[in-house]
Amino acid sequence: MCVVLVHVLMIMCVIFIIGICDSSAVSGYIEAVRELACELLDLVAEGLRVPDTSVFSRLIRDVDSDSILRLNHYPPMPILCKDNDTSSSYNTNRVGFGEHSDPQILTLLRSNDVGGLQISLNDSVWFPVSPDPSAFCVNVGDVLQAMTNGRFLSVRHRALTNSCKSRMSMAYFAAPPLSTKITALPQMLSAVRPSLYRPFTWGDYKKAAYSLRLGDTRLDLFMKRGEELA
Ligand SMILES: O=C(O)CCC(=O)C(=O)O
Repeated sequence: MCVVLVHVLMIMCVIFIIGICDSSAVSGYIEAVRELACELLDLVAEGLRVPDTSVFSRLIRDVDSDSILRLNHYPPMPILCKDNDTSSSYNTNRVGFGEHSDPQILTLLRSNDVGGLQISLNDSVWFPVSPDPSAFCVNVGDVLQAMTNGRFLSVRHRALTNSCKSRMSMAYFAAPPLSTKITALPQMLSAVRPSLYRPFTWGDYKKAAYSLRLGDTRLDLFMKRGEELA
């Protein structure tokens, strides 16, 4: 079941879509975007040579799927410059949504034409993602990383505010039912690549995620260490 969530995070302000939009338009959007997520996940399974290509999408089509739609609004935040000082940290755009990876399976993110989204491929370098209102940005989530035993990696990202314009984004987070046990698919395991994570349910994972800070690497909590890897 999909729900619309409201999050209030730092300077980010979120509008509640149900109150201002036709709810059938929202349901229609959710249905369409869920179908797209399922098609992409079937292609991922095919690419990984997993015989049951609906192994991921089945979880999202499940009536108890915990998928959600979130709308984000980042009001413009004028850049603060000290007199005659353009080099200091005052002269950087502010973070509207702090760095994190998405915990679910897959995220389909759309935005207006105002940039701000950045991804990080290692600890320190941020790459901007060009805004394109006619395209989706697709993020791998932590659950897909666990199910593929690290073949697909969840991406760390954040969103900066713009100094003059509002950024709006809309993210569909495709998730399994709470009771789903998350383990690596057998095809992702071998003698040289045993399972990297202990099994967990999506419900366990959500609970763990809420006990940590946004930017913490939650999958680390379930990572096998030492003898567990044997
Ligand atoms: O607004 C964005 O581009 C990022 C949103 C995001 O990361 C999220 O909603 O989890």
